[in-house]
Amino acid sequence: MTTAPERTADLYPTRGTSEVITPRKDPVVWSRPGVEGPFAAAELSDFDRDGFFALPELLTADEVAVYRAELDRLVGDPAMRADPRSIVEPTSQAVRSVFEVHRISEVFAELVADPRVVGRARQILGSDVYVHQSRINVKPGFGASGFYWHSDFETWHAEDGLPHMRTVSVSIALTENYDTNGGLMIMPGSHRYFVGCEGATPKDNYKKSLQMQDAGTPSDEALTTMADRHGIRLFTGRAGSATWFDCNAMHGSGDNITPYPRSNVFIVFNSVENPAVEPFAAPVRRPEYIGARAPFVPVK
Ligand code: 6CS
Ligand code: FE
Repeated sequence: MTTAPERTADLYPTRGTSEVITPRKDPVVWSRPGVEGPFAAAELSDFDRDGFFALPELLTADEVAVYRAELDRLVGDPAMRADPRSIVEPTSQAVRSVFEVHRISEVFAELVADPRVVGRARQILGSDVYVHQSRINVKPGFGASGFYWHSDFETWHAEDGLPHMRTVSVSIALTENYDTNGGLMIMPGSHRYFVGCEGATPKDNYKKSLQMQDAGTPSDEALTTMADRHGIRLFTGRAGSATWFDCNAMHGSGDNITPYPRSNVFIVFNSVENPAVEPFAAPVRRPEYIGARAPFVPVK
């Protein structure tokens, strides 16, 4: 096991004896104004303000077909199903997610390195980037469960040891995201507040949290305060659309009881200047297929 870089001061205490909401201490967009790349300046300032940016068409229909076929291949592969990187639905036992697809699949490795994807991550993070986590989420119809409200950074700080909010996610739709089949919901502007949650992280928490998160979820009071202050935006879009969102945006998604799957590929880029150190609030590290560690390879 490689030794992690020295742990820095904990800017975002969480999973202690009480819940506390504090202002964000890090920038949202780390690059200098006018930085070149696929995002226009106005789009970057929208991202800075809201904590997200929705692209109606990142991929063409032909490209979606390629990635959808690769998702179906991975999900249908019995060897993958037995792999620890596959997470199944608690009730139906259908495959819910497959992690580390950027390393398992050359097709998804290409998507990660696509300039339309990695170029936007570099613009937001202001540096070279590497993949902290990637996953495909199947979210099949007829009852796939959603993800309760949470900040991804709260988990990536507490359990994976990311010191700063210098991490960005992109969710790329591989099926139609209707307003009925369990779409992503984000509270606009919530990324500017950190909710330090109450309650210690159980050992091997990830074995449960990736099916149903418990540790690191805010209280009803905190969520009501955030929702009253920021509102809630539901993201819909065609297959090929993409939502970029800040690591600390408060988000979640509902169950999918329609016949229509809500499948996506989810890629998390972290700045090479923000490498994982020891977990800030967990007894052990999570496996590297969930939270990558140095020595990592920056995306070319
Ligand atoms: O724990 C994690 O890293 C994952 N959990 C959720 C609910 N969203 C972010 C991430 O994929
Ligand atoms: Fe999440």
